[in-house]
Amino acid sequence: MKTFKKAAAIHDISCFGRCSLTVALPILSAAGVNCSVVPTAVLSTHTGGFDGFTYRDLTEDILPIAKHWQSLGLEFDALYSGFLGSTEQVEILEVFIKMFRRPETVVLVDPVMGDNGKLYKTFSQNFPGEMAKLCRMADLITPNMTEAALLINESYREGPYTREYIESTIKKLASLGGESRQIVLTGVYFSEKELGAAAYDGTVVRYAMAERVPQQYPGTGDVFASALLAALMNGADLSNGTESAVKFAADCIKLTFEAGTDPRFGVNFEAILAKKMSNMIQYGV
Ligand code: PXL
Repeated sequence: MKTFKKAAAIHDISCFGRCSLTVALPILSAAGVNCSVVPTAVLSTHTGGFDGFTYRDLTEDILPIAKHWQSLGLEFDALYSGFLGSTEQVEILEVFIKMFRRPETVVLVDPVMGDNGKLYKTFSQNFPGEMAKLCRMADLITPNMTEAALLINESYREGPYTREYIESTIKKLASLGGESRQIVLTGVYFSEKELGAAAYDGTVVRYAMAERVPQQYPGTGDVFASALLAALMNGADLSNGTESAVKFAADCIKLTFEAGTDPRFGVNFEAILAKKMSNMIQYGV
């Protein structure tokens, strides 16, 4: 894949809790990608375990932002969407993608909708059907096992999984339609000791696995998808990019687990990014 350097990330801002834009922006920036942002909503925290979060829906701001950008002649090598603020934002994003897609643009849709077999509480029951439409416009989608089941309208199954189940889920996701779509399915595991992803490039499925810790953290899907896009934009192919993103997410999870912090506070991706930038820190530039 060609080297890409400018991205537009379309996710919410969860003011506290390390997910969405507060994760995508630093990871892409650290990978040398100029990342512009379109906030879909502003929440005081993410919705994964905090009561009483505030919620400012920014549906009305997205098209005016896009139109202003278009009037400035801005161009992007990647369009990367995540958590949407309302069902109507699906149609708005379809317009957004049409406005900014060029032949070489990578459109990554992370169909953020749920986890552990449940739709996130901010979404209505018709949201998965709408999200499936947006996925049809993507070059690459990165659902977790819950989101995959919602997209193909099947009931959620808990792991450990078999290769047959993973590969039949991928085939069903592929048959949702769309042009030359690649799929990276996350939350894949065949035993309790490992966790990883299955990458389908349209031809073969390749697995990337890492050590599993007995704790889940909100926002790890965003860390993973952002690291994957960062790798792709620096020239990795889908399989290498998936390996690198699984390793990055697993390193963040392990460090956080060892520190024993409140899982709702997300993963310590900063420390892993900082390690990668150790030269810069050492020399103070
Ligand atoms: O990481 C996914 C995510 C993104 N944005 C918000 C969330 C979640 C997961 O809970 O609540 C607001």
